[in-house]
Amino acid sequence: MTGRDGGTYFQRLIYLNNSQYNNSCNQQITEQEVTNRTDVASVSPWTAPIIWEGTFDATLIDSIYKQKNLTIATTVFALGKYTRFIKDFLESAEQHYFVGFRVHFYLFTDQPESVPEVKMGENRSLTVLKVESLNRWQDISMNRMEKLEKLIDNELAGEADYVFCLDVDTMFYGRWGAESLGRLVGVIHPWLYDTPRDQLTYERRPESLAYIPAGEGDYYYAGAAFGGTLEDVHNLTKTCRENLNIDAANSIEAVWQEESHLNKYFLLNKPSKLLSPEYMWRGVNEGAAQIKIVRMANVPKNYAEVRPNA
Ligand code: UD2
Repeated sequence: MTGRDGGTYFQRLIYLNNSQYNNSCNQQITEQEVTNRTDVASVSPWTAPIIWEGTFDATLIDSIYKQKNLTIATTVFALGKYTRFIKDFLESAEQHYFVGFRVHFYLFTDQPESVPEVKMGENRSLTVLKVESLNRWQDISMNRMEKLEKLIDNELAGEADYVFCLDVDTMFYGRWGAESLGRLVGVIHPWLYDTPRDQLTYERRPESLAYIPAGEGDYYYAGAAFGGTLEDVHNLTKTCRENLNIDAANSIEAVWQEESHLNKYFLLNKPSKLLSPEYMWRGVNEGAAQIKIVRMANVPKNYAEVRPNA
């Protein structure tokens, strides 16, 4: 066992106390290696954890959260040609995403008839919700904020404890589990995690409500995955939806649509937990020294072919 500054330490035997965790019997967690990562930051300047492989004990985390009897709602949108991604998304989620937890997927699509049959495990369910078709990919992407806000208002209260919103043109390749749960959760963007702050692709026009001036900003967060408690995600989606509408009324569209507004929101409302780019990696075959595991990755796509507009 070495100190906090370097190398590796072992969590040998951890006994969870009955009263502390409301369990009927002591639970023994067997030896598991947790590496002290020194090649990446595992805490933000406001002391939010940043989750990287080697910074948590999956067995211990599961033993804590399993007792809470949680439901994790997960939204995913597949309109137009993006319905082709549904099957791999859901099948790979069955293998890796919150395995052993109650998960309720809400799939928004303009073509419910083309949703493939996917065998869901115990305690896992899929609700398909029909939405109108839209002609611009930008509108499809931005519209997710409003749809998620309404879903929380109308369906999720009392039904779920946490909600995640994920891109559909992705696949899971490794564990995405309870270590990702938090009040307000953002994912550090896979292309911009080691980019100097002033080169981050924030909205730089003061006319937009997504504007972030030079010298400001913490991280650049991916629009492809965010989550948290119902209350916090509701506030996020409501604020982004309102700001998107105000921008539209002023004839301005932020450079990266709702992702720009998400970044502004996270600047003003710091995430309580950050997920490393392992949780939304560039592609399963792309390497980088810091990436020890790919948990979820973008599926390659021909933008010109798959989008409704150029
Ligand atoms: C980035 C973001 C994406 C969003 C977008 C905004 C990442 C990895 N991705 O991805 O989340 O913020 O920029 O500009 O951070 N969709 C459809 N049908 C369509 C088009 C889009 O269903 O015809 C849905 C689908 O769920 C897709 C999502 O919208 O996953 C985002 O669209 P994208 O993946 O084409 O956006 P992209 O790759 O530019």
